[in-house]
Amino acid sequence: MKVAKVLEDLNRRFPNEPEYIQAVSEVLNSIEEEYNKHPEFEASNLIERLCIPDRINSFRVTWVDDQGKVQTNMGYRIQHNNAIGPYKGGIRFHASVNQSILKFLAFEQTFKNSLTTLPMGGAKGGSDFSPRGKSAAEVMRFCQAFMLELHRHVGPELDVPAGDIGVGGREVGYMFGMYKKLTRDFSGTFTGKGLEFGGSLVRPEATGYGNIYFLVEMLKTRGLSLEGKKVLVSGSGNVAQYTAEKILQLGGKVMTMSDSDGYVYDPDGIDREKLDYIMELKNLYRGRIREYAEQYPGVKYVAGARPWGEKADIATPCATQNEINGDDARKLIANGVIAVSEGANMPSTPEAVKVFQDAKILYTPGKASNAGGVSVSGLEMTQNAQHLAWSAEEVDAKLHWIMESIHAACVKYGTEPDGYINYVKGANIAGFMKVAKAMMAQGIV
Ligand code: NDP
Ligand code: 2IT
Repeated sequence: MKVAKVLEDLNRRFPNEPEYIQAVSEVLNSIEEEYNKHPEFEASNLIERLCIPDRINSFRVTWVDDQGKVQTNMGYRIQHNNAIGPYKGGIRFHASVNQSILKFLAFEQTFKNSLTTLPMGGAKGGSDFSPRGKSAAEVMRFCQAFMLELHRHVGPELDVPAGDIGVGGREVGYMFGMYKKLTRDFSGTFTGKGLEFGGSLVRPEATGYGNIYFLVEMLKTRGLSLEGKKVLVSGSGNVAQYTAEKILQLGGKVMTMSDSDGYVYDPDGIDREKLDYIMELKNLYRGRIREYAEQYPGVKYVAGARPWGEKADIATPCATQNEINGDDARKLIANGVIAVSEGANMPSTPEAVKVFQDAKILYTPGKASNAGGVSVSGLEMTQNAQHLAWSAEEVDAKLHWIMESIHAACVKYGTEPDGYINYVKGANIAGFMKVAKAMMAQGIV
């Protein structure tokens, strides 16, 4: 394989998909050497079969808003690869959603799920529907209309969706309800369900907790701990909230949180009580992070900006893709940041990643550090298949063990001759090899 040639071909065939090409480029560059040690891979054109999704389902979603107006949105489910298990991955509802973004997410999910140690393939879906400003009734009608199409493509052994940006417990509940109505099948076809109907304890917390378990493992490689460290968190949704909760539990200090309008910087740190306020503000009232600065005196709110210029020891982006660019990365390094742990998917641009790695700080890509969410989704699938529910302690212990295993795999495949752990390389090679071996064993399909 010659990476430049593969990328040139993909660019020609998919010219308007920058996020997809960005994600593929990162993975191919780090697996090239390993791939070329296996002539049998090239002989079966494994690379194109791995980069191009198995299937792209796209459809129109039609629904009626509160004013009686008929609205249309696009719906998608991209089934990327099921070599190691049923398709698995979240659903994103956000105005920015398009095929390129979902293709990048489904591609990344395939390697992430491989890293989890559990048998799950990769998929992603969503819609350009924006839940922001919509009434609960509108969100429910939209979810139901979305399921009228999606139900044909999913099932407990076929494809199991879950949440992502704009899709939390409320939306999963509505989609599961409609799936059940249409198919008359009560099965584990969604994860992230309510606890009363098959959801797993610790699933809401899992991505954020896993992110911090992974960060702690990284810090340990340099004899460091989280105790007393100042942390910049971006986002204020599911991943950011439970990332912040775990940082506080382990003695760290949360300096910032954000949403798409701006960020807050709290010089005293966002403590437990203030985090409760943010959780209520965001989850119950669907408010804006600006309101935090109105609630607590001395807090700075910066509209239209991201928190990366603030001084801290650690940064954890938990909002969205490409939210840290090269300039942001240089600011973080200049301010003495020692570790960056990605809660979001692909939040750092390729230039930012290079800045972190050149500075030899601890840096982990989301496919390793945010894999806790889908891991507990996998555990939810197991519990559903067994018709059992495990205790929070049991799930949390398994999550902890999985994050340690992912870290160990990154160290195994990513340690460079000078001892620097290249977590990007480690995660990509470890994730890739398992999928590649499974694909080779299953023939040209
Ligand atoms: P939520 O919808 O709960 O929260 C998203 C947060 O990010 C909100 O604060 C939102 O602000 C902000 N945000 C979203 N889009 C943008 C944007 N374009 N620019 C700036 N801020 C933005 O989503 P999650 O917390 O679930 O997801 C966050 C990230 O984590 C995503 O990258 C997702 O793919 C990833 N992830 C999620 C997992 C999960 O289990 N949920 C698992 C693994 C990864 P606002 O309210 O203004 O929109
Ligand atoms: O990006 C992700 O890993 C998720 N949004 C979670 C997917 C899942 O199936 O739990």
